[in-house]
This record gives sequence, structure tokens and C-alpha cells, in this order.
Amino acid sequence: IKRIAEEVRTTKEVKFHWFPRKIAELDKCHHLVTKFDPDLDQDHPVSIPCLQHHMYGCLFQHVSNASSFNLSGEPIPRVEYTEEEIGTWREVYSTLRDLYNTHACSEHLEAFRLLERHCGYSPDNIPQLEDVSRFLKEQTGFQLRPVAGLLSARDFLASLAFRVFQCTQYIRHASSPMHSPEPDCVHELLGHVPMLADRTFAQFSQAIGLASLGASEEDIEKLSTMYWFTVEFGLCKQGGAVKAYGAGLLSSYGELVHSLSDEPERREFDPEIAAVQPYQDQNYQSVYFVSESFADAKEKLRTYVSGIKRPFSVRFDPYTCSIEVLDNP
Ligand code: NLE
Ligand code: FE2
Repeated sequence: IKRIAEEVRTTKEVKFHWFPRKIAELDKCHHLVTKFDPDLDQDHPVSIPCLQHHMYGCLFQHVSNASSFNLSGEPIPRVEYTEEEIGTWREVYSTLRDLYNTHACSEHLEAFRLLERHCGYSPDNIPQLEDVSRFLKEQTGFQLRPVAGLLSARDFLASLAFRVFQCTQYIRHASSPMHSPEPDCVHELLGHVPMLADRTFAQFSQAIGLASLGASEEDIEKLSTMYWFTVEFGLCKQGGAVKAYGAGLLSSYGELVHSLSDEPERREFDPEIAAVQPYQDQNYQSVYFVSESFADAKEKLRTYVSGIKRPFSVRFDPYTCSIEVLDNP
């Protein structure tokens, strides 16, 4: 009996990483990582007004920490973009818009039409996160939250568990409109947002988030690599053709063309393999994973996640927007 009791205690005492259980606790999930320093990295400049937004983002982060964003329902602050910034947006928007017809998956095309009708998507206007967030909330329950830059994988994935998508508000520099190594609002608004309006894709995204809660460093690394090859750079089969659904592709003219050309390697999506596939984040990918459909990708993810070892399991309670934690027997 004593031996059993000790064994039980050992499992109960297994240490795991802290994770948010209530949506308000996402205020603690804002750890930024610096991939490049705009002052030092001459290859990837960001615009000066951009940097001001950057700082503004930090400021907002503090304000929101104090006021418990989401629970209070405080609107996301609107940003006034400069003429130059709107010019960058116009150039990317017009070029990509034409390419979507042949390169984007049908879910993206469909949501894009709605966003043009209801959310101020147009070549002359950079949509505001608050308007887009409201739209998404109606479609799939996803909401946006402004963030000052690139977040740590753990924090970013944790927010997905609550159907919260953390978004940058600044825009890429005018000198490199067709590709940016870092996320910016072009990437979020043209790449991620339309996909988050799809029901199955939203479920897929949340499932990655739920799997990440309290996971080991090693599993976080694997989940974020898998996220990279699906949500960011995924391809899928549709009507006998291959189309793009990854946001990193849908926001970069250069890479969208590259991904469906003869140059890169394309493999069938398998989470086990995609989770450990090496990648680089400064240039185009050399390998892409092709899913049969979102439903199929979701099913494969489910199998993969059930193999991740955690001393507990989690469930999202949509009524309270909180995570229920169940001890594994
Ligand atoms: N390469 C993408 C773009 O140009 O929009 C951004 C990728 C962020 C992970
Ligand atoms: Fe992204």
C-alpha cells in the first residue's frame, strides 16, 4: 500500500511549466523574442513610423495588463498609418489579390470576399484589428490581440488554446514589400485572418494551442515546428490541384509563387515528420507539406497529440473561456 501511495505521489508531483487557465491570464503570455535588431540588421529594415507603432504596442501591452483585456471587452486601439505605409499595403494587396485566384485555397478566397465586404479590406485601407477581431468572433469565435513583436512559441501557442490570435500592428518597410522575414500586419491581415474565419481551420489551430499547455520544452519545439509547416507554410489539395493555406505564403508574393513552382520539394503532411523537419526563417522554404484537407490534417494532429506525454489532460470550456485540467489516472 505504501509503495502504491508513493508512486501516486510521484506522478502528482511531476513538475510542468506554468500555463494560463483563464483567458485573462494571457496578460502574462507576452514574452517577446528578438530575431533581429532593426538598428543592426541592414538587410531587414522596418519603417520609422513602424517603429513608433512598435513602441506604441509595448505601451499598449502595459495598459492592457492593467485592465485585463478581453474580460473588460476594451477595444483594440486604432492605428493611424502614414501615406507611405498605406502605399506599401496597396502594392502588396493589389499584387497578391490577383494571385490568390490561382494560388490560394477556397477557404481563403471565400473569407477574403467577406472581409472586403464587411471589414474595410481594400487596396487603400489597412484594416483595423478591432473591426477584424469582431468579424472573426462572429465567424469562429477567434479574437485578435495586439502584440509588440514576435512572441515566444510557448506564449503564442498558449493563446491559440483560447482562440486568441496575437497580432502585430506595424507594417513592413516600403523597400521590401513582397517578402518579410518577420510577422507584420500585412502577414496577419492577408495571411492569417482569412484562414481563422474557417471553422475547421480554427479547430485545428486551437488544437495545437491546447496541446502546448504545460508541455515540455522539447514538445513546444516540435509543436511550433509543426505549426510552421502548417499554419504558416502549409499547402493542401483541392479539386485535383495544390493550393496554399499557410499565412507565410499568402502574405508573400515571392514565396507564394515559389511554393507552387517546380523548385521546392513537396511532401505529404505527416505531423511526426513535420514536427522535426529543420527549417530556416530568413528566406523561402525548400520543403512544404501538403495536406489532403483540413479535416484530414485535424485528424492526423489528433493522433499526434495523443502521443504527447503530459501528467494531465486539458479541455477548453467555451462558457467560461477557461481551461479545465484533469489529472490523468
Ligand atoms: N514571409 C512572410 C511575409 O513576407 O509576409 C512572413 C512570415 C512570418 C512568419
Ligand atoms: Fe504568422
